[in-house]
Amino acid sequence: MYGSSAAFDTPKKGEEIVEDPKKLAIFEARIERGEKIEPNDWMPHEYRRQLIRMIEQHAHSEIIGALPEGTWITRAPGFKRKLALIAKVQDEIGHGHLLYAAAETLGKSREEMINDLINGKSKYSNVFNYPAKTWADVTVIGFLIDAGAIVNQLINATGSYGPYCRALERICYEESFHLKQGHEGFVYLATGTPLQRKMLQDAINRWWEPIMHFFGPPDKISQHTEKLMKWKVKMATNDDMRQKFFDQYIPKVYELGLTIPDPKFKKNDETGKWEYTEPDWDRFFEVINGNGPCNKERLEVRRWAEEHGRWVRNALYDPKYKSVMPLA
Ligand code: FAQ
Repeated sequence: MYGSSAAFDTPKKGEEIVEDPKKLAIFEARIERGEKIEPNDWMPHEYRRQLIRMIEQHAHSEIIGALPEGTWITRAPGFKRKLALIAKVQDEIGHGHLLYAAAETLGKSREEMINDLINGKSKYSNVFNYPAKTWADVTVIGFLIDAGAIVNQLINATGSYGPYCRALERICYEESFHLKQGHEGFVYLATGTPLQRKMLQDAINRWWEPIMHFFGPPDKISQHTEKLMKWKVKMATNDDMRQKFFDQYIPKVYELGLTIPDPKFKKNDETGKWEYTEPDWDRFFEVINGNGPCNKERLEVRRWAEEHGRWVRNALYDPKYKSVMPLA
């Protein structure tokens, strides 16, 4: 009972719909000119379907992404770090809501999206299926995962779908602040006692593979990149985003005397590209398909929240608008 139901005829995964060639040509010319597509504009079914898939997954990632860090609110070292972590987790939930609202403009209701999340039908980012074992894990999430998210979001904020781009712009403002907070915590541990440095290096070692996976499978096996780039939903390929992340953030790891747990990892000065050992992509697909270390636990928490928050939504439900009344 979150919002109105799908008003559009959205094709199922794999279903082919033949579009009107004239409308398609006008649409593609608009994209080519760099115009923004807005919710009431004509768009191909596949563009709508892909956007819903991607924005919905992003929204779920923010909501589930609050969980690994959320478990550390009560254990954050010191009052200031506790306050900052509470604020960050709260921002992430806010980002989830902004993104659900952007996806709703395409005709899928919030209720359907949440149902698909808790029933395991929709995906969310691989990285949030791992535990945050120590405070250093929270620090690695706050610096390197936020950095990865910003690389992706800053690029895609220049894409073609208006509501998604505007949501990304706003999210990036807040996430840039999270990144500063993450970097400060990272430097603090790296320049602290030998035990703190070791704790940080161990966390980097644990998170390296999930971070490599975070940008998606290599371009040669990515399913959606070509289509999404043609329609300017994705503005860079998975491999290009991974390289951009290395360029911007790996020097910051090295300058603190920390290492990357991959003996092959280095920048090739001739090609300008970073070389690395391919992470285990079978493990990536296992994790995103429900079999990572924490998938069951994460969805269980969301199911609990859904069930225990239902009375609040019922109390706020407005039958006239078929949605929950705004609180303000
Ligand atoms: N995790 O064909 P591609 C954050 C799936 S927000 C899970 O290459 P695409 C904030 C993909 O869905 C982080 N699944 O896919 C924060 C597809 O499966 P499907 C989230 C993944 O869409 C920070 C299949 O693999 N950001 O962190 C992943 O072209 C700190 C084939 O892949 C976004 O969602 C993955 N990493 O490119 C919060 C950004 N990668 O759907 C708390 C928006 C791929 O066919 C703390 N999304 N898959 O069953 C995107 O930019 C794109 O969707 C990619 C994947 C780049 C993630």
